[in-house]
Amino acid sequence: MAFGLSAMRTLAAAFAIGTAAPALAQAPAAPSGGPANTLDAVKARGTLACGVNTGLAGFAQPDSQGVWRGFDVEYCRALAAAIFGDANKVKLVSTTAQVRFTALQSGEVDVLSRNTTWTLSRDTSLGLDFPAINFFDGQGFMVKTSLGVKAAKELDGATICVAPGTTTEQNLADWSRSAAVKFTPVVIERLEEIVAAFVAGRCDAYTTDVSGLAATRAAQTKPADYLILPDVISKEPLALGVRQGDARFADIVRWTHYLLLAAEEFGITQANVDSMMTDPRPEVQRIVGKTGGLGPMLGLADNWGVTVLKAVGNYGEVFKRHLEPIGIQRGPNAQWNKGGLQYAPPFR
Ligand SMILES: N[C@@H](CCC(=O)N[C@@H](CS)C(=O)NCC(=O)O)C(=O)O
Repeated sequence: MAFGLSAMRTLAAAFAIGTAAPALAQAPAAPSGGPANTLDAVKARGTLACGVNTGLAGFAQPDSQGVWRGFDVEYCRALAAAIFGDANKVKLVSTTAQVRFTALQSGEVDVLSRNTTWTLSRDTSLGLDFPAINFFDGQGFMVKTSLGVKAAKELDGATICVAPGTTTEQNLADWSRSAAVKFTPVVIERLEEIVAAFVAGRCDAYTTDVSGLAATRAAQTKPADYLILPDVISKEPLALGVRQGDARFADIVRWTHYLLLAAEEFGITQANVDSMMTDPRPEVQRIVGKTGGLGPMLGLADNWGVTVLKAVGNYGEVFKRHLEPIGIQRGPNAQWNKGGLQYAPPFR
């Protein structure tokens, strides 16, 4: 058997799979200490509290000056720009997978912008809403290249590092059953510690969203020492999350994502947004707030689109700035008219 595991360990793995409580069962079943009207509460407070992860290259991580940057951070900044006209009026709150939903339910954060998969149970019994999928992902595995493993099937008997309170943990159990691959989970909450355990060889493989694997691989001194296996075992529609029952705030989050998408579709960029004020295309005029009065329909300023785009740029620019450098391609996150799934409904 691979990895020299004893039959006992394999048995332990089977036991763990068979009896592991679904991660969501540990989270509180209902909302919420959060305010009923998030927009008013955010305005009164003067900052948006945005839940990000604890540090994932490309998505949310402090730079050498200690300034948090990344794809997820740009969404926090975009929302602050939409609400306040100022992208800096945002407080980033680090959340592990395990605590993120409680942080949102309790009102500690107003929105989650951190690799969170939209699932039916989270959408219903956890009292959350997922206004927009800003990154289509799937779950994968990473191993050390030196292990010689080339496909997930070969992980039979392996130890696999995984974070608790994640779809990752649940998918791993599902996959293990359906693919008849046994494994021993090594469950660690903090990302930094999971990665340290994996690098130190405490587990043979690390499983999470492929974007997270790419981010972690890129952050290693020798990325070539790590291999992301070709298998993708799930759909992980990573979405912005808000509390259920506040449709107005959900609309702001949803349409801020669509603004970034529509701007890309119509060629509006961080650099050219001012000159787009004179673009004759009617939808562009509505996006930049010259006509249509769309901003006020959201409870925002007429020029919210311009403010947001000046602060962060369009979806393609955000992607290029933060995700291309760590080797993530557009793939399913390409625009709908370029073979992808990202599609903004009409700005009218
Ligand atoms: N998309 C999955 C997994 C998301 C997730 O949070 N994964 C962990 C595993 S590495 C993570 O990124 N944690 C970040 C952190 O703790 O900072 C989910 O929504 O459950």
